[in-house]
Amino acid sequence: MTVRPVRTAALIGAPTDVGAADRGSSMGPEALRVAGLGDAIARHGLKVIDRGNVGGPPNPAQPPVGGYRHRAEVFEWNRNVHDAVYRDLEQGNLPVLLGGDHSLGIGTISAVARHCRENGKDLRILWLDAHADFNTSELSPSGNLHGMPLACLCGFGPRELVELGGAAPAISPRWIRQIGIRSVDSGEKRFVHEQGLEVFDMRSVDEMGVRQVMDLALADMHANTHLHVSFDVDFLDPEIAPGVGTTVPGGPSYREAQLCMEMIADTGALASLDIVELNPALDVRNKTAALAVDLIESLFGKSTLIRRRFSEQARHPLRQKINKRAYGREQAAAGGKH
Ligand SMILES: [Mn+2]
Repeated sequence: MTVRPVRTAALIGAPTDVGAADRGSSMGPEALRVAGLGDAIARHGLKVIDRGNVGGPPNPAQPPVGGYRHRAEVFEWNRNVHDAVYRDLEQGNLPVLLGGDHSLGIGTISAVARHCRENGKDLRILWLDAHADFNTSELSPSGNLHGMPLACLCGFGPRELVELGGAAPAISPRWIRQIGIRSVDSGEKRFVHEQGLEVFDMRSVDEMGVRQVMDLALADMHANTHLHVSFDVDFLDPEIAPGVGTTVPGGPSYREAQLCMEMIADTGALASLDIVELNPALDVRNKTAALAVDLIESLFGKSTLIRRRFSEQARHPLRQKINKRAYGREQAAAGGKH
């Protein structure tokens, strides 16, 4: 029997909202800690180290300049996040970035992409979000960099952000799977299409259901795939998750979100994670943070039962009974033709 070494999850806080429109996501890391994030992950066989917070400049609350708001501050935060995340990846740890606004995805994913390049791993990015976050300064109505992280990572954005992880572009649009999208700016819509992003918007969730969407989003992964999950809390329906700056109605329900997380956990490929855009100033008694922690626990393998593996499900007695009945009907139908 092989004994698997205990994996270490490293919590890295980045308390800033310099990339966002509303103030308050800077309080996200503490709210997640208070809601018990570390213990929730530790219950699932991982060792948890809390690295504390990386530092960076305060929010100067200035209007956009040259199409970007707080470009210098966003860069400084992301450089620090990149360095912290990269350090933990090098040590074989699973970094969990506690945002902070979603511009911080530039720092984490630049580091993850660099780690994958250096270790010959394939990267897959699951982007759980209400928004596509694929804006550029020309397309963005606001100049807020939390609407631009994926475009920056794909090579479209300020040079210092595009080149943060040493190679530009850091990632290919083909590595991205977006889930839960329901708010895309008009120019951004065309750009997402041109760049060939794989988007499972809420319409696909409505039409196919979470099960089929996740089957497709998680298809063609293999033993050498590094799976990064970027979880924007505004992915969730605002009825259950009010504590975010940019709520969009019509998001996944509690059960739908749980199934997403459980199906990701089933792959066993999760290797790095962002939890972003939680805004405690807009929350109700920390309930959105508690919900996020509940879902993260599922992402790390919490389940109601010890489930049979998929291959074993085919041998489930109930399944065999159903198959036998179907086989009997087929035989009868075939026999009837003679
Ligand atoms: Mn986002």
